[in-house]
Amino acid sequence: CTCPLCVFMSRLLSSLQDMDREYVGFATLPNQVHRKSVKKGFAFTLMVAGESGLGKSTLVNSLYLTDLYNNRKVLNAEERIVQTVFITKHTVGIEEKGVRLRLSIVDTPGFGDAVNNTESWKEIEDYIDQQFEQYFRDESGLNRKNIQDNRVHCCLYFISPFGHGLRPLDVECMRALHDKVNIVPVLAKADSLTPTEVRRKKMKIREEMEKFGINIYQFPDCEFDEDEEFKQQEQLLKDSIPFAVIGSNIQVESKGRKFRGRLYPWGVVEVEDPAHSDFLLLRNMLVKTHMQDLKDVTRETHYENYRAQCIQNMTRMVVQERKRRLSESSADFPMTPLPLAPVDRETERLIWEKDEELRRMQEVLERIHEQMQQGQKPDY
Ligand SMILES: Nc1nc2c(ncn2[C@@H]2O[C@H](COP(=O)(O)OP(=O)(O)OP(=O)(O)O)[C@@H](O)[C@H]2O)c(=O)[nH]1
Ligand SMILES: [Mg+2]
Repeated sequence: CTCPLCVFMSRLLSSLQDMDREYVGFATLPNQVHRKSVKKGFAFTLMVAGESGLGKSTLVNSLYLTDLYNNRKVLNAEERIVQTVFITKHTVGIEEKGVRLRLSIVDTPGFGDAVNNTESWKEIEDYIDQQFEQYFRDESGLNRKNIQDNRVHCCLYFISPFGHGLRPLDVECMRALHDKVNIVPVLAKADSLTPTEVRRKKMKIREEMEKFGINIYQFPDCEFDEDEEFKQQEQLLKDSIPFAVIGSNIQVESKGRKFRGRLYPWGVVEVEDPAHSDFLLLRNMLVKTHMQDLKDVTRETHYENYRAQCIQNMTRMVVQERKRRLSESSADFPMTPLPLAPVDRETERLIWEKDEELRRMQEVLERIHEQMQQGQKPDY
């Protein structure tokens, strides 16, 4: 029909169809990614390190475990944490609004007690490397589908509130670890300092970290279109480094309220009170706002460094082996007694050498694989 109404309707219909064709549907990608990640679940590993007796075990218990272990009772004074003597890992699976998180806490023995503290952090360094190595092995293996990520995503480094800033041991330890893990420094036992002392110590520690070239975890810069509240929160986090923390595993009661805190003859400190410590700020940063970024930096920077180094070492090892065998075998290369033309002899020699090289590379790779299977470090 050519009446004006029908012409109008048919044009409208065709333009709607055009619009539909333009919308291909990739706008749903974020939802698809979200659904997939939720289904897969998340894994996060937090480590604590630093001098002995600074409250590492107490803090991780306050941070997560007492809250996260279902039915886990809050420790009473008699069941207080004892000195950590070897690296221990606690893993807990938690679910919140359908999102599954496998949270692991790696508690390490404090150092500084021994007469000679040289390389007392070696065990921690090795632990981080072992997790990278395991991941690298899994990634290069046949079944890459269900790789468990045990890499350490964050290390809370405890700094003593009693010294004048960083100790030489802190500097050495953080420098040994900063290329392997995201270091988040914390000022331990902040209840032993006045607010002015906390401010001064934080500033001094920040200056010293810069002076000694310690690369701690850097909070990502805000996008220009981020809302003001978010920007302020990010600035507050940056200015709070090192986070002044207080740990406690006991519940105290004051003014009719029960909370996790520390009871002193002169009053109580509440772990989660922002006026008393940065505990809440730290916990929010770890759980709510920066968990994914800590994981991204681990994967994109620290693990990538490890992986590149590993591949470089393996290549160097293969080349060395090849050179050694070549010099050994050139002496006993079986010269054929047949009267071959010089060009044929040369070709034959090259083919033989290539075959030998391939065989040797195969052997070396098999050896590396064997050593990895046995959990040893490859001897390159
Ligand atoms: N004043 C104060 N004491 C704390 C705090 N956190 C822990 N403590 C106490 O400090 C002592 C040592 O605490 P731990 O948690 O065992 O210390 P650690 O760093 O794990 O020690 P190692 O296992 O030896 O490395 C305990 O008596 C705790 O009750 C805190 O924030 N303030
Ligand atoms: Mg401990």
